[in-house]
Amino acid sequence: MEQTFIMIKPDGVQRGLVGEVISRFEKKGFLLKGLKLLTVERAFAEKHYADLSAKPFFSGLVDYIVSGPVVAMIWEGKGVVLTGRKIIGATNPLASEPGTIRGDFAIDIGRNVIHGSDSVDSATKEIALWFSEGSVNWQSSVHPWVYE
Ligand code: RTP
Repeated sequence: MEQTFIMIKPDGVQRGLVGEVISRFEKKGFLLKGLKLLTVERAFAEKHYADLSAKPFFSGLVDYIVSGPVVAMIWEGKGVVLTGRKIIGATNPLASEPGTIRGDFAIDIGRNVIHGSDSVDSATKEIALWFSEGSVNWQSSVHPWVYE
């Protein structure tokens, strides 16, 4: 089954949005397969955002990600990468639709609460980076009530 990497950024943790984010993914029917609260080092944040290293906002982005604890998660389910991005909303919160996490809870692009993998390939790489220990092996008993 498809998996994605979701991270609640330091602003989301500071603002008490952890429960809200988890609730939205849970209520959709996705399955939580990994969860931890941690503060990352600069080099780790730079590795996570390596694709953006040439962007002018890169060092500010790294400052932001290392500024406090983040919640790292693995979520699993059919189509979870793309649907996860829809639940999160557009990168710039002023362009995110109401009803999405960024549309409902954020204003500035540099304080947009949450990260989600943008492809299955990125998800595989990000899960390997953040969860070298692997995901938790369990299945929800409601599986037949979510999937036909
Ligand atoms: P993310 O990786 O965090 O899920 O965000 P994304 O795919 O929607 O957007 P991406 O282009 O990968 O950018 C990563 C994060 O960098 C910050 N950003 N700042 N100041 C700016 O113009 C700017 N552009 C992007 C945002 O925090 C964005 O989520």
